[in-house]
Amino acid sequence: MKLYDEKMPAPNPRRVRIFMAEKGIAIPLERVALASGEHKSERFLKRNPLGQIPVLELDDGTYLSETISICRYLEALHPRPPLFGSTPKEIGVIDMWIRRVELQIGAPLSQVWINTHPYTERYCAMMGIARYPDFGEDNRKRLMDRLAWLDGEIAGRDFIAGDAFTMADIAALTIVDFAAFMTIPLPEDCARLKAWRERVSARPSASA
Ligand SMILES: N[C@@H](CCC(=O)N[C@@H](CS)C(=O)NCC(=O)O)C(=O)O
Repeated sequence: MKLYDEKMPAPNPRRVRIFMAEKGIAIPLERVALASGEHKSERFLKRNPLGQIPVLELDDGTYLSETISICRYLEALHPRPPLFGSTPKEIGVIDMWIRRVELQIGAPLSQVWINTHPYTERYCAMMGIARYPDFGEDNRKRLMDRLAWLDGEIAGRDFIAGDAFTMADIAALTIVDFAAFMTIPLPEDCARLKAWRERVSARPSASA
């Protein structure tokens, strides 16, 4: 097995590395340099026609992409500790939170990134991607609104989906850290989210 990877601050490959660290799994990593467009090369598009990382290459030559799908595959191979839940209720609740984190927090952040961040101006020009700064700014407001909502939702619990650390925490941490890299801090009054971030960042896996 091999994981096509990129260093910090790329959030999606980091999710798989954190997941692997939590499970104690070691898989060889091969760096794909995003800045030079290596992920859009003919060679890499054979591994993932969407030209995105992470990609997990299985021993039979299958290529698996999509972060959550890669982690689900690894969870099936290495069930302990469970990061997607064990009981039907846990599995449903954790899946709900993974989707909420990705769709409500991750999606607006990526629109801010693509449409407003100085770094992506050059990248989008290179890739022929149109940018809409007003749309990006609207998404910044939506992002702040959703972070405030999440702060209220986690009242009374230590982790995003309940009392245990799960894949939902990994998804949320990588998004919040990427936002910080973009100089978008957590809103000042989101004390619960700040405490949660400190809690999950203190885990050894967070440095993966
Ligand atoms: N839905 C994908 C998103 C992967 C993704 O957007 N990866 C970024 C790096 S963190 C990437 O490859 N971006 C380049 C692009 O989208 O062209 C997943 O969950 O793995």
